[in-house]
Amino acid sequence: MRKNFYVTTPIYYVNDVPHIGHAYTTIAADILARYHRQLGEDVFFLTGTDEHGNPVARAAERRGLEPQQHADEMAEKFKALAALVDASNDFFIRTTDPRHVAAVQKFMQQLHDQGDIYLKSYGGLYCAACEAFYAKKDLIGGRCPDHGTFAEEVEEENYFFRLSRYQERLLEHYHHHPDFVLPTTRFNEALSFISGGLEDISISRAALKWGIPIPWDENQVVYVWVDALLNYLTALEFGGGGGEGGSRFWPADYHLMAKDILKFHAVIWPALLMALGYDLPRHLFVHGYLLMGGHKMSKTRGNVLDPVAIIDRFGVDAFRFYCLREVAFGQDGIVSQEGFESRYNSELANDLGNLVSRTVAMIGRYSGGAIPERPAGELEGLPGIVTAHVHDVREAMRIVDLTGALERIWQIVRALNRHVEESAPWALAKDGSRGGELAAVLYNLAEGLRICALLLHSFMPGTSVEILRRLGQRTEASDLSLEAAEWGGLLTGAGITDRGPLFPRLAIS
Ligand code: ME8
Repeated sequence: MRKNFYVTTPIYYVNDVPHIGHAYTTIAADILARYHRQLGEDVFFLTGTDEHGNPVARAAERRGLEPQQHADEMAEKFKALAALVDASNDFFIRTTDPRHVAAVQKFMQQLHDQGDIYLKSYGGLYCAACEAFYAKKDLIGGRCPDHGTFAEEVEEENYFFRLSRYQERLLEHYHHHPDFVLPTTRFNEALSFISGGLEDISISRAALKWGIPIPWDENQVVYVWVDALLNYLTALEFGGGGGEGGSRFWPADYHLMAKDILKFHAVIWPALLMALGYDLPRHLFVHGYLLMGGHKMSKTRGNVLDPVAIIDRFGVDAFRFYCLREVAFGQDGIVSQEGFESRYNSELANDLGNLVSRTVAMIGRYSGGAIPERPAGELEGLPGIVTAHVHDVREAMRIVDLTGALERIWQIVRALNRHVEESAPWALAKDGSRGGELAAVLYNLAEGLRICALLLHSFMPGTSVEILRRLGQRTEASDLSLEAAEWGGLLTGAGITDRGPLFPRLAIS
């Protein structure tokens, strides 16, 4: 039976336009989705938009629009961003979808009926941008640590979820699943939060209209975070992920996110799932922030880098590559225009682009444009090196070390370039007695490059297919499987094509 693999991004708020931070998580999730398809697994990749709540209502008001109209427009922009970064998501969920609304109400009713919800009068300091209450000690001079805006004193009657009930079960789960939250620093953070004691949380809002009505009390709407978290389940029911009840894709393999929303996913979400009787997701993977000039980019701060402009200039694969290559996946890191340009030139134009150009050109010149037969002999030297790296790339991907996997792939690229220098095919070509050696070098280069292209496929899908085409290889989905990334699979005799530089060098001023 084929293994199922379910990966999600957070559903993004539609209170403002998408930025590179959203693109980043979507690209990372896409890489995992594509990689697991290459492993032959049945993949469901979900992304979408979080459309209820105060900040969205306010954003709509500022534009003089109804919230739904505003959400419709913004959701299109997030869909366009997913398409722009070449995301292969299987569904795009919007929380204003009536099917999601109905499913959330059903879950809320269940929690209510089984006694997990009660009514209580509540006052506290509330950050409207986070949609979360803060303890005074966690604010900085009365301001939200994340948004820098003042928290407001809010007092209302709310429905509460008995989160405290689930503390012990959560601790037990963490104890038995040390890889529930990755990387480990985030696991420890979540665990220490739970160990510190959990209080029941307010899961409805009375003053707010833009939300999903509480089914038994039309004067309240569902707290936007409960509405949002449930998307990971509701989307499976109507998004093609396996149908009503006990979907075949649940539990999720990976929920991807940045650390800003760790607590919601690491504490509230598993407790809700326990209450509703669902298994917990296998892993939360918490990546770092992309920073510009040392600040986390956020819509509220306004210091954003526009992925559209970068993709226009560098192409989508260069952008995907840069995001994962520049910033170690799981850590914070700075991205910049200069950083893009320098990596583009050194690693894409020079390392990879040149390797493709010279391999194809040499097969053209020295072998009449056809890939020579596989040389006799065993897997020492270059084949052995490549095979070892393939193993390491697979291992890195298994532990979601996306940056480490790319580094390994680049080690292959560099090894192949070195092989060109060391074996000097141009000199072999001058010596009629060394035709066999020359053919072996050309075969090895083409085969190494083919394997690189397969390993690169999840990161740079278009580039991967383009390299394979230039090598005259087949590029149906079934030809792109990871199983094919084994030394010796090269289609020989295949006609190569030279189509100019893959990544034209940029003149950097
Ligand atoms: O939090 N670097 O939506 P959101 C890296 N609707 N990733 C970044 C980033 C940055 N500078 N900025 C944003 C919400 N992200 C909720 C989620 S899920 C049930 C509800 C990414 O639009 C990162 O994945 O604020 C972060 O967690 C997410 O966008 C926050 O998106």
